[in-house]
Amino acid sequence: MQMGFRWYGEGNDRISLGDIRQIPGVSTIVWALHDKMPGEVWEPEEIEKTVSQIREAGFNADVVESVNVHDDIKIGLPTRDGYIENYKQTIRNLAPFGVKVICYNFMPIFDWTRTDLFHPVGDGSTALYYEAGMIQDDPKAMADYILGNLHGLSFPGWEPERMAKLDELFAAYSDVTKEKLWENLAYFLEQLMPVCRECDIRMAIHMDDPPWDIFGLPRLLVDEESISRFLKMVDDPYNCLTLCSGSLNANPDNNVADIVRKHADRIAFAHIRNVKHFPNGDFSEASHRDCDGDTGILDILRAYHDAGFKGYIRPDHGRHLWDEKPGNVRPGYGLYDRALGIMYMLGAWDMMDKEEGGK
Ligand SMILES: [Mn+2]
Repeated sequence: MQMGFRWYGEGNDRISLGDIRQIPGVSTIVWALHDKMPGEVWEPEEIEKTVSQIREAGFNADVVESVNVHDDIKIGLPTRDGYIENYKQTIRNLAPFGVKVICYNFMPIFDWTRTDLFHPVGDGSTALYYEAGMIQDDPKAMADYILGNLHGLSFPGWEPERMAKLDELFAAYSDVTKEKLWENLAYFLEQLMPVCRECDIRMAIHMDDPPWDIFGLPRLLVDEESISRFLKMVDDPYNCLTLCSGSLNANPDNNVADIVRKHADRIAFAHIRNVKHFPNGDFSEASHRDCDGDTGILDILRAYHDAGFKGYIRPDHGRHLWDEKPGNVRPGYGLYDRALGIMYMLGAWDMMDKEEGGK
């Protein structure tokens, strides 16, 4: 296992590589070129600039999160082939820099969805929160509500400029049924696989968050059954998962540890996050400590350890602690709680190593 930490890049993240260096056990920076639009080729000189910063700070740059997929590929428009060629070129351009895993998602229109970015946890900290009753049929009403709870920050997928184009986007996706979206995903991956083999880079799809349809838009990677379908659909060792424990466990019926045990060989990248459920269907993100949520963090870590997991793990979102407030922290991506999460996970992992060595 290699422990990673997501970093948004020089000038785009208040957390420096030097800060991350002080967290014990981190080997991998999970990075991206955040100013690239979906569909654009990542040029070698742009990649080189970020990767050399990461390496100079003593880390590897093995995991990219994300190379975003252009809407035309998800919708299945004739123009998709050009964007797929660009995607292949980006894979080829990343390979010489040692990149091993590309995380991406295939969610139509909206990325992850929450209703409050700074919801009080009860101990003075705040966390991302999903109020089930607020996710209505009308995405515009929803967008207004979310924009009112952003505390002046931007939120991926909910940018005001994007909201203005919502009608257009919904119209473009109107014929994309769930089956059609599966077909478009298979088409995309089948074209990429030969390049992935040639470059030794694994494509690792992120789970849909939350794992159910919203606003009539289909979502694919939602449970064990759909994950199995996905892996069989393009049955290639380079077609892998970013198994996000928090996304999956937003549905309490999903047993993430069982999924790890079943599919460990196809998990390239693990996001570890804890979720606390409330009886009315709301959920809050929680600390990584097992008993602070319902996701079964220790069982999940045990499942990875038992499988001899050699992939990458990162703490997913964290709470906002101490001086982290709206305006000085990227929601879910503060320094402190993710660092605490790493220490919790490494504590459990080291203990399992020690027990195993003592056998
Ligand atoms: Mn995740």
